[in-house]
Amino acid sequence: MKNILDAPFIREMKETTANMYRLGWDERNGGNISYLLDSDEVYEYLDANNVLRTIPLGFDAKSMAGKIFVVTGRGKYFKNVAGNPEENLGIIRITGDGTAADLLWGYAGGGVFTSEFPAHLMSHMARLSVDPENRVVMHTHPTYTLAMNFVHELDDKKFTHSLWEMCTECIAVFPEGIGVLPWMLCGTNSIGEATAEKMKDFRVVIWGMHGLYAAGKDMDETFGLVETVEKAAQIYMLTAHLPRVNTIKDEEMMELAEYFGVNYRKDFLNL
Ligand code: 2HA
Ligand code: ZN
Repeated sequence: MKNILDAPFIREMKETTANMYRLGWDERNGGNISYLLDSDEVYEYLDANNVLRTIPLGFDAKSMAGKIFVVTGRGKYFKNVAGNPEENLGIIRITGDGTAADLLWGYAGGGVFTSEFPAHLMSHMARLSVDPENRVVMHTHPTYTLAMNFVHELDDKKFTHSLWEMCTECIAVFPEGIGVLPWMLCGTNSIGEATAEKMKDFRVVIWGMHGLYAAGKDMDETFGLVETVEKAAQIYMLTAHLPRVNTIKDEEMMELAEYFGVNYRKDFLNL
């Protein structure tokens, strides 16, 4: 049996949480990540029959029965993951009836998965229904995106359009646009359901005045998506109070999207 601490998916979780922390997106216990793993790969490191504890989910995840995730822990700090992965991360397998999760490794000291796990699992279900290769869901509090929530209308089309205008590559990186939710109570099944509904159309969903959810096939794609949104929001916030002299025009965004051959939300442009 190989050493779990050498597993590539643990290294990715350590590197990603450390990067996000250093970017200032995940203060204190802010943010959480869930990563759907390949079961055969996990069993190179862990005994499938060695269940440490069983943790109730609080909602029905039957369609995810048997699936294995590595998930950040409740109340844990991204700052501390790299130094102590066994306490701050857990590897869990959804039980056969979809009502609980078997802990296979981690959450040392009696921890459990993030309080946002309902929103994560519901987002995984929604993304897998439109993209069977989706593996990663991340929640974070990127500074400029969050700042923009206070000065910009919280509307899918308008928010997407403002971001697309800020960086030439934006329409190519998130051609489907981004979904925007109003402020809602976090940690609940209802915010999970609202997020999952938007996740059928978008890989990025803003939680109004809180942060965002992002999904993707792997850690790089998902992280890159958040970085690009955040960069655009940063440009927006650096320029919002200044007279706009130049802008990327809707015709130019269309030209870009067609040149890159991406399937973009034409109705999010004003042509
Ligand atoms: O888990 O970010 O939304 C910490 C949070 C809650
Ligand atoms: Zn949060």
